[in-house]
Amino acid sequence: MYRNTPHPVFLRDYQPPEFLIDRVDLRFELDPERTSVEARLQVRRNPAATRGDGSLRLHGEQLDLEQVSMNDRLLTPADYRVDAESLTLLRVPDRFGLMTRVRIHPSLNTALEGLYQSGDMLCTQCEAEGFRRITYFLDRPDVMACYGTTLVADRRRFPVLLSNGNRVESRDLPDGRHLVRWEDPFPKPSYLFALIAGDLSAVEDGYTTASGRAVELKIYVEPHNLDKCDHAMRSLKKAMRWDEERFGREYDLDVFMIVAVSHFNMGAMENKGLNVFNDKYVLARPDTATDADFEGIEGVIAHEYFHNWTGNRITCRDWFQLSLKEGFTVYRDQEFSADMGSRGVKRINDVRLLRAHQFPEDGGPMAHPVRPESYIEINNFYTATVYQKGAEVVRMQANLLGPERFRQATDLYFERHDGQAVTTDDFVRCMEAASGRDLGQFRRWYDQAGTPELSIQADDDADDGTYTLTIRQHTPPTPGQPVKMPFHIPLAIGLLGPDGQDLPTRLADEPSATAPGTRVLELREAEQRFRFTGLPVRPVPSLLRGFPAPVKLRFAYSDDELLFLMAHDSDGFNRWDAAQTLLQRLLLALVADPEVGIPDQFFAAFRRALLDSSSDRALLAEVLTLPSESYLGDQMEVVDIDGIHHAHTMLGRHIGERLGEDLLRVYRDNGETGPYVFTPQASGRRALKNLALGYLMWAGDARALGDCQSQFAAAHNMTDVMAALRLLVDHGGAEGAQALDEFYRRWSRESLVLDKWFSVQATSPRPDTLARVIQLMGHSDFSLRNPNRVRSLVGAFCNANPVRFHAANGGGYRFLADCVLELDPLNPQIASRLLKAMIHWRRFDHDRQTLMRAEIARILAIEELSKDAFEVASKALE
Ligand code: 0A1
Ligand code: ZN
Repeated sequence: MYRNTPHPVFLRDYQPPEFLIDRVDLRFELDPERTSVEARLQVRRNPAATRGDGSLRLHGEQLDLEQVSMNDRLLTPADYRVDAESLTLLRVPDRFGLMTRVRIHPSLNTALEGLYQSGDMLCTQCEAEGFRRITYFLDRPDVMACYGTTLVADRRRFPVLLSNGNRVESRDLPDGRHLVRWEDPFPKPSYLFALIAGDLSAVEDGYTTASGRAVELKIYVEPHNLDKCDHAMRSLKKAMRWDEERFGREYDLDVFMIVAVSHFNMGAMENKGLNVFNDKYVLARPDTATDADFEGIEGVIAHEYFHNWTGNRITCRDWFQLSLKEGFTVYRDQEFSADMGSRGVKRINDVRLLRAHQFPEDGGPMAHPVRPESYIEINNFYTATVYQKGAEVVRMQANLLGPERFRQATDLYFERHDGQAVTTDDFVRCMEAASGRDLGQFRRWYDQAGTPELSIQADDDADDGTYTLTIRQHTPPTPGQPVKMPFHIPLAIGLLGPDGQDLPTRLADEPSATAPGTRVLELREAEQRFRFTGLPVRPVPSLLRGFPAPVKLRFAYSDDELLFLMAHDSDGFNRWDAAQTLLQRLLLALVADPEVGIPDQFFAAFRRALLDSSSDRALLAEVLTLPSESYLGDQMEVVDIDGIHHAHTMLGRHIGERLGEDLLRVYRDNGETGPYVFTPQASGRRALKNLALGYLMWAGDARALGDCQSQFAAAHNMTDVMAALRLLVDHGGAEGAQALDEFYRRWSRESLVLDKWFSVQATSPRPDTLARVIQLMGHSDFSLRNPNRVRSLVGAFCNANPVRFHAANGGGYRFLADCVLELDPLNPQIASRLLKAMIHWRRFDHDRQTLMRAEIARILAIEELSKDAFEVASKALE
């Protein structure tokens, strides 16, 4: 067992900082092996805090302390105490200057937190608590300071030296070194500090803000990637314009910089004026990146840019408030992407993501509220709940207020809290102040974990034209929260008449008629009843239109009603959802009884949708995609891994066989006609075409194999190449092996493309995949030190290949545990993320449970386990 069991931090223990730091001047003498960091802090006692024992404790980890002085007087070890996590100055005045000098070792930093080396460059990652690995500081977000940063380095090795804010000085020094000084005028928390040193080239552009200020835009990359920055730059300019128009937010510095690095634990980081990106979210050329990559880049560039206001100008008081910036910023980037592409398809994908990741999290051992109450390691809480559910909670408030009031509320938030570190409650207070609404009960969305289940029952009385919905809400218990109070839930619904038109939705106690269409019911109680009147016929209800709240719906639709909604609902989201529910039903019936017949009317509906040329192809592709195997598993009492895989394959094959001619026509009609463009229409065509090809390959259609090979050989865009490669690899045989070899030969020097080569093999359902993955771990291009590579092989296998990862012999689990144990000492964040693939072990059959539990226990038995992995493993077994 862990020798010193790490202690949790609790929200209820929050205390304002006893000291504040108004200004920091940093001087770095950069060297990968040995960097010197000199920090000069202007410290003063916080008048708003209670007095402690007169000492000041600064955070600091893995720092070699060389010197400390106070008000220019050198201190001796008798004046302070140093331990592995802090430097404590024993007696300090109310206001003073403090200087510390430390040494750090970027080249040894494999955790990628603090200052580290990525290839030939040096870069930083300080969120959440990485700044303490750079210098001694009050490394907490409610201490906001102005930063001046001086960077000194060898000019040849590190010609580009960047930090936050504006560049105010640059000059050569003797011995081939140079110096650059940066000044950031906006006070910020330490987690937003960044520096970059490297031999980088920049793509440059400019932007004029709504009020007429000129901003330089620069994207820094390694020189060979200069031709892959156009899309990122276009996305950035669009995001800047959109934020002005939609939220009235302008950029505030003279320069906005993005740097692409190849070793990065997460997607990207919003450091003030100097966003550091995982290069996966910057670099794209039609022949190297798929439509999904293009979309990801547009979304992440916008997300980080939007943080400049939601996160940087207004930041979090403490890390329990993480969703204050993340939930709101995800909501903003979702809305941006909806405006740039197809709103309907965007909503479908966001909900798909929420259901695939957040719902299971909410139902598992790591369930936590959007505003958690405690954590052992904050890095474990950059979760789907904080990000995606947090965005849904903002979305519900936006919908409850309506667009105008919501804009007034966000204007108020920006005005009231600019320059402050605040809480999610401060955010809700602005919503209330601008709208006059009471969101008291609504606040439960922030502090109760778990996904509410809505059971709805319909009763009609044909004689008097009424129709009654009885709605019960129930939220299952989650760890530490056995009993839940009812949530305030906005429920958008419509009622459809027999011709598919929306009927009026007038409630029994309402004096006048309401227009036909969607209306929002507000649920507040455990059980509520809504009686609609004046209905000429019994309607088909369209419930949860547009997915108005992160809840699960139970309603006993007949298959005919689902087919009807799929064809007629005026709400595009619900047309998709009806199709998915139908497919899910069919698949689960096949799991229960593989001999069960697939009704003809299913194929007829599928065919009608497939050939509906008036419909948006991107939306069609979503409608006709089978629910994923993991999602199907989430719907079962006990996940039947093999049964689901078999049912999935069987239904896919039947569709391919029964609708072969139609699928082939759709495939051929939607081929590429010109050079690649990234538009919703063009990517929709590609999605539909490749979906059709997939069904044909499932059916073993001989013509499709040829089409696959030609598409692989001829396509100039990575979307089509990858779609074909995936199908060829899953098909196996000489065709699969040959395609993989060819792909490798062509792309082995493009790291991000090579990641695709690894993951396409890791996610293949072929029986020998685990053996192949283990073999690939020894490939000369594989490295545990590059998170993207680890995710593309190990992460892809464990999270996106259920049938092979959950093999009954436990080989997948052993493999994952071995990887976690090898990775944990190098990079705890990545290790603990991988480990999460096993925490839902209780959802499986007895034998698999035993196997997974044993592997988690094997990890937990390691004495030197990181806090990160310890928290996940111990909570998984609780
Ligand atoms: N704030 C970033 C995400 C991020 C979080 C932690 C990191 O390192 C531990 C890095 C990035 C975002 O939301 O984009
Ligand atoms: Zn973010």
